[in-house]
This record gives sequence, C-alpha cells and structure tokens, in this order.
Amino acid sequence: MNMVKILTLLFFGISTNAITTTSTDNGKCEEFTNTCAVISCGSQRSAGLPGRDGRDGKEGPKGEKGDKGQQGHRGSQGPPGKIGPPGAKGDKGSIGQKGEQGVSATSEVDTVREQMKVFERELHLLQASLNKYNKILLFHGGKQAGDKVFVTNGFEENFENAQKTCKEAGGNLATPRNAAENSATQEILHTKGESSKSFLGISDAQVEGIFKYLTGEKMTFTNWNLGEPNNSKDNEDCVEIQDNGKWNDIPCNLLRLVICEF
Ligand SMILES: *[C@@H]1O[C@H](CO)[C@@H](O)[C@H](O)[C@H]1NC(C)=O
Ligand SMILES: [Ca+2]
Repeated sequence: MNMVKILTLLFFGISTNAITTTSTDNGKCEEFTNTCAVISCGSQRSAGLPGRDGRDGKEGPKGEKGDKGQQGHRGSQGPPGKIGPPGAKGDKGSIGQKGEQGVSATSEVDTVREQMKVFERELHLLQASLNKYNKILLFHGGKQAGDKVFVTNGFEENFENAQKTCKEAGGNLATPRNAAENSATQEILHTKGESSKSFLGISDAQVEGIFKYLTGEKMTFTNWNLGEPNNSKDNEDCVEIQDNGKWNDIPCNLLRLVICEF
C-alpha cells in the first residue's frame, strides 16, 4: 500500500467525517488514524537528514455522490397562470317545489258566467215584483203611458200646493208631452166623476202668453180648447185639463184635483 493511497484514504476519511455526523462514520475515522500512526513509526529506520517535502500527488478519483442536502426555503409566489379552458357542464339540479296554483282565465270566465246567471235570476225576480206593483197601482186608478204613470191622491189643491204635493211624493205635476200621456191624464179625471179638472205642469208666469213646462223647456205638445188660452181678466197663468182632455188657462189659486206623474 503506497503512501498516496493511504493519504487519499485518510483524506477521504476526514472529508467523510466532516460531512457526515453519524457515530458509525466516527468509528471509521479512528481506524484510519491508527493505521497512519503505525506506518509512520515503521519508517524511522535510517539516521539520515529529513528529505525535502514531496510534491503534490495526482488528483484522486472522483468521490461518491454525497447524501441529499436539507430542504431549502420556500420560494416567493409566482405570477398567476393563464385562464384555463371552460369546465364541463354541471349536473342538472334537483326539481324545485311545486308553486301555488294560478287562477286560470277559463275559471274566471266561468265565475263571471255564474254571476251573470245569478244577476239574471235576480233581474227576473225584480221585474216580476215591479209588474206586481204596477198592477196594484193601475187597479187603484193609476194610468200608464209609455214609461210614465199618472196617479191622483184624490184631493183638490191650488196650483202651488198641488205642485208641492207631487214633488214631495217624488214625482211632478202631470205634464202630458204627447197624446198618449194626455189621454192617460184624462182617464184619471173620468174615474173621479164628470166635470173633474186638474192642473198641468205648464205656466206662462214668466212671460205672459208664452207657456212653458215647469222645467223651463219649450212645449212639444198642446191640446188647447177652442178660444184658449185667453188670459181672462189678465189673471190666467196656470193651465187645467178638462174631462174631455182639452186645456184651458185659469187662475193659479183655484182648487183642482191633484194628478202627479211618476
Ligand atoms: C176665457 O176663458 C175662461 C176660462 O178660463 C172662460 O170662462 C171665458 O169665457 C173665456 N173668455 C172668452 C172671451 O172666451
Ligand atoms: Ca182661459
């Protein structure tokens, strides 16, 4: 075993010792150290002067790969990566709770139809009721003409009071606006006996000679007796209807049968 090899081994041992920390390697180092001491002692034979320092030996073979070092510190965070491709379509969600029942147009129409039927029935009952009271009224002396009904309370009053009575009853003083209405008024006079007379809702109190309805409207129908209106004694602003259906202007303070129209 030559010196170079021994030194190399020795160096290797020390190097190994410096790197490793295990107790097993420490034992190896002591072994090499002892070997070195024995050889050094054995070479002390000649008594000559010590020689010059030897030259450096050749570079030894490459050592074995060392053990893995300790893990390094964690690096700083890198830049964000590119946006990835869209993910696959997710699974279908579970079915939601059932909503409240809506009102269908069909059922609404049915409801309206039902209500119409109810209204129709009530309308028929109302019509029957009206017919009944109309019969009672006519039986009691009322006379109908179109949608008007003429009726008397059987009393005689002056023009002002007769008008008031009819208003309070919810009607008006009889005011025939056509032949049919005039006939209906006349018929009432017939039921009250001969030469019965009644005031009409007509007057020329505002402008002498120009008779108008009490509403102020122009007349649409007249049935004056021959020679009337004559404004006798310049005191005839009111009008009466006689049992022949003819009209005559008379003083407003006379008493006449009250006939109202409704
Ligand atoms: C005028 O009319 C009244 C009734 O209102 C009658 O009594 C009188 O005779 C009439 N006069 C004339 C001149 O026709
Ligand atoms: Ca007259």
